[in-house]
Amino acid sequence: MKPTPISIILGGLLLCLLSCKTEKKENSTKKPNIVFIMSDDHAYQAISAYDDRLIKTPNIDRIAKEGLLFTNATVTNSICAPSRAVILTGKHSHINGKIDNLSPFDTTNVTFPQLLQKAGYQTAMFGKLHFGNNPKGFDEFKILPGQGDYYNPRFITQKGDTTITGYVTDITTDLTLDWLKNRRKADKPFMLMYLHKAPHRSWMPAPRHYKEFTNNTYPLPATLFDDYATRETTAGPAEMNILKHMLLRYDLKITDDVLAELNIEERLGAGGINKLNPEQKAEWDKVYGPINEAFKNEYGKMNDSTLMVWKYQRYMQDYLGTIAAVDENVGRVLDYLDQEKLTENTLIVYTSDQGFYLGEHGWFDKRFMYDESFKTPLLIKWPNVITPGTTEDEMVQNLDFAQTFLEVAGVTAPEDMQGKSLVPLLKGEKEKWDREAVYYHYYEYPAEHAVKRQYGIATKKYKLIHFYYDVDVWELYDRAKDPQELNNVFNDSDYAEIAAEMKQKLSEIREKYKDSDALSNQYIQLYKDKGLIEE
Ligand code: SGN
Ligand code: CA
Repeated sequence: MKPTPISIILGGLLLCLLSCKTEKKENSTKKPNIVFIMSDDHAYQAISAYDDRLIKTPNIDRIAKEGLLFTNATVTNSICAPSRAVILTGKHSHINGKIDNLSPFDTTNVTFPQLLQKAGYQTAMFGKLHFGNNPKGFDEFKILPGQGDYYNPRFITQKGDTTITGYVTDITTDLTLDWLKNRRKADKPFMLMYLHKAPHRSWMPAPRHYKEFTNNTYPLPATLFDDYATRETTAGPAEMNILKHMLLRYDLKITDDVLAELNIEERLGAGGINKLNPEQKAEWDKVYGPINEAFKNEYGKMNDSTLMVWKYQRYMQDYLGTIAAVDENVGRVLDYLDQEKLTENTLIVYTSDQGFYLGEHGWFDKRFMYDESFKTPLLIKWPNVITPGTTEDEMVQNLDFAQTFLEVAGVTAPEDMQGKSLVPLLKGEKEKWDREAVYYHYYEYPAEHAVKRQYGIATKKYKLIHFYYDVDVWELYDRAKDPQELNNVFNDSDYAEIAAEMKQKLSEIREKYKDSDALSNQYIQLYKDKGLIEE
């Protein structure tokens, strides 16, 4: 039968209708998935893609090998819950209100997961959030209460609490994979937040790792014996020195009987060890028992310097042991995404809520604007967009995630978000990126570790910090000449011009981000109201 003009037109219309429809369907399923992997206190010094002197992390490194490694990623406020609030809201702490770990997160803030959920993404969160309230914008969450426990952790879920026997890093991954396998909807793009508690204090590895890592010896950082010269009233009084403030029992697993025998009194108990069940405790003692025995015999012969080194080694053994489990488990998730052919259309991020001191300046913990805690690891993989194996030294921040993810999902970001989408950098379009400086503001003081309130600005070349409460001290670092930040040159006449320029830039950036002394004072008043600062 010969086709009539009418049947050709009708046929054509039908074809168009069909193809228009399929095109629409494909487009909606083609939105990229987002997997945001974050651990807690993971120093970039402990990721082999950055530095392989301490540990090999082949699985985390895979993300950089197949994607992009940021060498200049920083946080805006180096402490847990505030960093998470910045990530979710795309706003600095002074705007989103979550200035410290103590204040509750204001859930009237708009977060990027809420916007993605509205735009048709399926959303889920597993692991550590640390807000004291539940996240909004998630179809499913299973989160640790507060800091959470390393062993036999309790999780808060939408169906009530559940306690799961085992090791937290493995369990967080099991929960994540269970969701991916059993509840992920194939017809929707997803955004998954997979958030490890490790390697947070008090650094308890899984048996398979403490058996191995407690035999290791690590190179000492160059600044382990920092005397805080030129930083006497800022770095000097911080209570996070490994020799003076790291605890033998709580942090380094020395037992009560050994401490009693050596006449050592300490403020904190054994922490997470009390959470071990009898079988776990028996395994633990097989390894930590002999360590205790050796310490008991050696302690009398130790001086400050040998005790510092002993503590540093014990710290590294346990801290890095917890990272070995993170790395293995990240591998499990990457493998699953590969197997299911999801990798191709998924953007994967690995980062930490901030950096951490691994003995630099003699320290553990974070909070300062000095590099090891100001910087944070950031590795991103996005097949077909990012050229595999690239590095990027532009200054990016945790402030930028929200707008990045919104752009990836094709959602317009709210005007009042303060970051910048990283998408141009992911695409290698550096010419579209112009950021000369980043801003920092830390508040939690007085508090544990005694790190004073400070705000500052960093350019690639210089860093200016103002410690404004309890002291009034300015510090300037020449980042190229003094990468270890041992020499505050603020009062050095050779740097007078640079100091003035940096001060000018700092006031401009404070204005841009809407921070001010008035706001700092309000946040000090908050501590007075709570009785944390005496009037
Ligand atoms: C706990 C730790 C501190 C740590 C804060 C904040 N003490 O209070 O060493 O600085 O968390 O960490 S501990 O005795 O409880 O281990 S954060 O990652 O949650 O910000
Ligand atoms: Ca943290």
